[in-house]
Amino acid sequence: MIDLHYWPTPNGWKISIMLEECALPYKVVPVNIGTGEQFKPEFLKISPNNRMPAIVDHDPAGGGAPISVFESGAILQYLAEKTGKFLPKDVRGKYEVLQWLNWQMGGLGPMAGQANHFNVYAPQFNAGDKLEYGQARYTNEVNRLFGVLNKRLADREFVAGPLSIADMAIWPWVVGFKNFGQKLEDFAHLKRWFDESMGKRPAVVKGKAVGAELRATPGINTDEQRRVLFGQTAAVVR
Ligand SMILES: N[C@@H](CCC(=O)N[C@@H](CS)C(=O)NCC(=O)O)C(=O)O
Repeated sequence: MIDLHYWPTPNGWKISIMLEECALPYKVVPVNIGTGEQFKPEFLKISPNNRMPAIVDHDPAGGGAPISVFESGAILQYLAEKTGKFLPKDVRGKYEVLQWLNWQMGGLGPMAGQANHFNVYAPQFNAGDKLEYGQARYTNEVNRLFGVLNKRLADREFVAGPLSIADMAIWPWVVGFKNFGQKLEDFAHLKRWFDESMGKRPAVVKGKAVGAELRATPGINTDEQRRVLFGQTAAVVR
């Protein structure tokens, strides 16, 4: 059995989708990031970056003590290697997938996260026109990244060979496209992949729905949530 330390957000969905695609049994352990559960000492032992998702595999390959993994890209790779699914074993196929997985981890995820922050959350601080530079910077960068992905998908169904952990990492970070200031109509191939190739897969639908009931209202809406999540410094994990 695998414990999935989870909250229903794009980085969490990557792993619930992968677990559903692999039909692996798992138990959701909620980490309410709006109330600060990511700072609990027990959680920091498995995820020292005070971010979810993280997993604990109680039945690792080769037996022995449970293995814990944090960082969604590493978790996807771990589950792919455990199951032999969604990551080719040959060197060419494997690195096709891993370069797009890392494109998501280092590019689309962080940039879309910042676009979301500046477009949706920062205005809640009444920062007025000081926000314009940040909004334009990250909205433009997501626009560029969507363009890269659209071009990549022009002549193939999935991002890198057959369905892979790269698709599962990227798809959740397209879901919030409106908050990132984007229109999917501007990216026809990306839209086809998002709606049809990925969006209609039962495991994707099921994985994205995991824990939806945990968040009464999506997003960050209260002063308490804002206090917990924004303005973190090293003091939070000391
Ligand atoms: N690079 C990390 C990012 C994870 C991440 O940013 N998780 C957010 C939710 S989507 C979180 O746990 N936030 C808690 C906080 O900001 O304290 C990954 O891909 O696993």
